[in-house]
Amino acid sequence: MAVTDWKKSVVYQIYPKSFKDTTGNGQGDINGIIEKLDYLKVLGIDYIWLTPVYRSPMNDNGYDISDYYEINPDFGTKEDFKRLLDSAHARGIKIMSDIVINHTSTYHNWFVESRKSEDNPYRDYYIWKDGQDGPPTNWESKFGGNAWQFDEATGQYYLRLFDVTQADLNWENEAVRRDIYDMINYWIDFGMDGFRFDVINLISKGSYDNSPKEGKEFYTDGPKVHDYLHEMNRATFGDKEGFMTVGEMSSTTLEHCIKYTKPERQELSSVFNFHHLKVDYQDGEKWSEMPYDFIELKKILFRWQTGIAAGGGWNAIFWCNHDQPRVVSRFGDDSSEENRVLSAKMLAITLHFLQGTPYIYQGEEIGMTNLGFEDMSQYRDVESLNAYPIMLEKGISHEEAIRILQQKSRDNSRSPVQWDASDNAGFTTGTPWIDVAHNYKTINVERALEDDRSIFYTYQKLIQLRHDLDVMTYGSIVPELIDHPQIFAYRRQYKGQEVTVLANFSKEAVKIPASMAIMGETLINNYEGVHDTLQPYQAVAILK
Ligand code: TEU
Repeated sequence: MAVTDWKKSVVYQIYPKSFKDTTGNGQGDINGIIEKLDYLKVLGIDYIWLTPVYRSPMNDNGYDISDYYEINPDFGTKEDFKRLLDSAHARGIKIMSDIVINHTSTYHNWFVESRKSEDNPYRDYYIWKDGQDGPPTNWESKFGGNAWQFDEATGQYYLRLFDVTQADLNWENEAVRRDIYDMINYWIDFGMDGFRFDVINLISKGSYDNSPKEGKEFYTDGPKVHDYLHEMNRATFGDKEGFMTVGEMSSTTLEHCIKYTKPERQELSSVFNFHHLKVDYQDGEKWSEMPYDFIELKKILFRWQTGIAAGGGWNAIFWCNHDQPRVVSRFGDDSSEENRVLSAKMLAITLHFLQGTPYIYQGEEIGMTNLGFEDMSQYRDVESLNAYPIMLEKGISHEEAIRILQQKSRDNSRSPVQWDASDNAGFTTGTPWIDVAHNYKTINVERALEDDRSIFYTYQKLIQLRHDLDVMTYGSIVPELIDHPQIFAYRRQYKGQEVTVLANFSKEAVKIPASMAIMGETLINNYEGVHDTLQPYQAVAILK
């Protein structure tokens, strides 16, 4: 049964290129998603977040859109897309589509026009500046290199915070905003139930000056971002009952996220932030080899949990997405089959009782792991391919660079979903666009469904609990044992009900501190019972 309040929804993220191929071309497609809707129905999710399927040269796997109104033929047709929506709706599943409007592909017609001449009507759709003995400023692209790209035709530079083929749109230009709102309304009329907005807090650029760092301070949560989001809300989805939106917020602050999501401000329904996923960055540097800091992980999550709640905002909660390594390899333990299963369940239980909208990334529900690619020829992601030579330039050895990529590359989460033990994990009859993980014979959906103690059924149970128990959605959150080196603990409270969650993130048994003595009904437990000790990777939730 469909949930009535969007706040009770659980979202499942699909990265279509790696989900299920039905044509044999080695890439997933829309029909592959339709084929697996019954599987998602069994899991019990409410929404699918579909990463971009629009026309694109695919330099950044669809985050470089060349036509917002067309479907990439590799994924299918508009009719397929309509059928996907109808088939999902028939099963009570809603779809939120990805909207990438900080930038377009340089193959988008707006940019093709814009680059022609300084007086082209589309010139101001993008951000063009003169150089000064080189690029206009020292800002860095998030994918490496200077963020300004020189263009021969007019001798000016355009801004691109991501790939050279992803040019930043000029939101100062009212015509750009109007065209974007029209496009959003087109997809609303098409039948969409929600949107995920890509790097939406970068759309308002402040001044264009040199920066002591990489330039973030000039465009992160920029001066007009709230005005633009409010304007967009009013011009598009704002009055649609139950419509769910989530903004991806790069390097944002708590204060801004409260503003983005406070209902009376009419901007967005919820936000992703990534601070808790930087706890394995050495001094803020992603391309480093470092074990994660557990206490820091808790502190950051709790700060956002309590802060967003106090401010009247709404969080999206997640361990993984298509830009992150696999969580069981990152905060869990994939060194043995037993530990993989236990720790994947522990991570699921820890996350799903938190406050906010939970997201599950494809394959997480069966505990898919990092890939361990040893050869550069196996990597596909533009960010990883750019990062490798930059690491070597910095003096990092080839061996170390590979180890870092094995830990951090976005490709870790982009390998094909492991459906069964047949060739290519049942993903394709052709040659997959990226290698399938070597462990697909043990880790796959078919096996998970056959085993009632699998990770899959832990996720299914957690989703069911969220639908049934109001305290999981509306309860306040009380962090516990913040400085404990092994246990992640908190309570949720609502209308006289209290849920206590205790999770042991270590591979040793740990005594439960007296302050946390628990009594009540066990809602979920990845072991048989619980007494005064948590077993390795044990997680429990108790209702009182
Ligand atoms: O990601 C934006 C973003 O800042 C990241 O999470 C990024 O992948 C990370 O900083 C790299 O270290 C979004 C999309 O999710 C991502 O897939 C796109 O590549 C990016 O925007 C550009 O559209």
